[in-house]
Amino acid sequence: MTLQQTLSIIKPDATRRNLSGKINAKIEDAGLRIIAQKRLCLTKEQAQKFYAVHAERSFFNDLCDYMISGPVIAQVLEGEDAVVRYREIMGATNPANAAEGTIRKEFAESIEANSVHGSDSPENAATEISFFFSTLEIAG
Ligand code: IDP
Ligand code: MG
Repeated sequence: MTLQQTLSIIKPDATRRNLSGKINAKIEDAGLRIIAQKRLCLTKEQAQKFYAVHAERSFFNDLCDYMISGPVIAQVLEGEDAVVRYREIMGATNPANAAEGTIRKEFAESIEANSVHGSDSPENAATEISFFFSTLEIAG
């Protein structure tokens, strides 16, 4: 077991429906700590940069437009095996395939508007955390 940090984003479909408290409760009930958090509106350029790994995918432009359709809440989560653990709490990308009790099963509207983002590896977590936060803003 390793203490890790991961980057979470509560996406615009969830902030629009006022679900940040319910999502945070799921995160905390699962034993992860929210050690940094801020609400912001991404620019199109920032969304394109954050999701650059998906630039060649057919859904890339729609995804970036969706991510700027309202405020997001960026968070740093900390806990044992936080990267994999948060992916479990989030559930599958497509809510139709998400397990019972997961955030996406309960709250996601569609495969695109799926309420949350979570880093997929410790390396990407470090890059994504530094995209949103300086070390001064993270209080473990
Ligand atoms: P993940 O968020 O579960 O890691 P990724 O494959 O990294 O899933 O995709 C990033 C985001 O792109 C998803 O969370 C979702 O918002 C969107 N997305 C993924 N696949 C599709 C698709 O087939 N159609 C529309 N949007 C998609
Ligand atoms: Mg991903």
